[in-house]
Amino acid sequence: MMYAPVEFEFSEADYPPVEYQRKQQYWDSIRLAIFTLVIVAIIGITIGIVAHFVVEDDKSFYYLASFQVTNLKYRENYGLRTSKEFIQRSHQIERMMSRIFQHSGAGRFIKSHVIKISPDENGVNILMVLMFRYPSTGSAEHFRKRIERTLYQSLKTKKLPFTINKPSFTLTSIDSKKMRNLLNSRCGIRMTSSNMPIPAYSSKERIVQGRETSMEGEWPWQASLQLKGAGHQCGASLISNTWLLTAAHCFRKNKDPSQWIATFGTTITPPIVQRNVGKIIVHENYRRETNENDIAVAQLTTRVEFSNIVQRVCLADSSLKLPPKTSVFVTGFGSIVDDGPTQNKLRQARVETISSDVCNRKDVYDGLITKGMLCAGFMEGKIDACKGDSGGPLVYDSHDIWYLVGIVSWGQSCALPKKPGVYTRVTQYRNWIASKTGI
Ligand code: 4AZ
Repeated sequence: MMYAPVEFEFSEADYPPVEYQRKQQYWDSIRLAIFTLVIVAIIGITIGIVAHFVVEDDKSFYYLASFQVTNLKYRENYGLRTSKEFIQRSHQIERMMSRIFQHSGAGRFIKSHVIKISPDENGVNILMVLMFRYPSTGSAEHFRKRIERTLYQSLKTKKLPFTINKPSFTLTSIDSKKMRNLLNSRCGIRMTSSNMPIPAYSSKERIVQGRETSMEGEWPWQASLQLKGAGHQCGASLISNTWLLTAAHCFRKNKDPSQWIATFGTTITPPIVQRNVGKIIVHENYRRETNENDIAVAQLTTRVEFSNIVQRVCLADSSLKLPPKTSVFVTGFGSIVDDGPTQNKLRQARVETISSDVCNRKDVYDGLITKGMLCAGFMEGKIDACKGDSGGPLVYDSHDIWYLVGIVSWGQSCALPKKPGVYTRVTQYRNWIASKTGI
């Protein structure tokens, strides 16, 4: 045969010495390369395995703290969580906790929330939850001791605004369910599914010209009011585990509660939770022609369970005054162009409050804005609520607690220049809401 396979057998006999040496070197370097690769792979895998066990993911740890503050006198309104007094004091105490635990070496301090301020013979008693992140391999008890040490150290070394009575301080580790229940007894809190607070502007400015919400639980009080067989009609806000606040004009065509359902979640289909409506109360003085008193409440037949995804919004105190150009958010499933279709995914938009004086100008709404109404949007138009957003919430963020300040009510078309959205001014109806719902 002409092509005998001798060239694959590397023996000195078949090759001149130089050629043989070259081939030998070639195979040696291939072997070395393979060997090096195998070693590198083994080292890599070993490092990966060790890192997996050593640097494991952090996990959230929750604690319930109770302590006396001796340099604070109890005030009646501390018992009311939505009162200005409770909110201001809570924030001062929460800020003090940040000072104590941030950069303290007691782990990664996430947040604290005052749950209760109660009277005590020596001043007041504070009940609050503390959230930390630690490596998931550690024990809650071990971290509890560390947190306690950090606090005691701070009592000695830091000048703090409140005097904590050291012997009264107790710290108990709680699970995420208990923590959720404690926080859920509050209102206006936005949480991710892993119990991390959603920071005020995680959703940035980014309805007409707004953006889709990105997370379940971003606006957990938003509900969709639907007529059986005809789908989404209006938005609404959850204000307790059975009551929704919405606009009166949503029930213009149909006031029969048995024809309505309410859904929760960031999509209309599929919803996270669905309930029948048992009762509809429209404001007695709602005027269709002038849009005055455009407010109604609807009661669900069965209560909803609060979670990170379904949560009530706080009702602002009737004394809350928002100066012009305050940032507020409107959310809804309404159309994104005038006369467009309902959106399946919840949308949000940041708008700004506009004073009634400006809004009543001849070139704006020419005197149509009454004291029960609130204008919000932009004079140049572009960002606005629209058809289908009606009844939905306009909310204001005060230190990560969200307050309902408006109900989407009316406007000339959507997002036109000098025609901002008009909302029912919720603070004007605080007593009416209480008289109908007890909230
Ligand atoms: C509506 O028809 C509607 N641009 C809601 C809000 C606005 C306009 C119309 C505000 O339900």
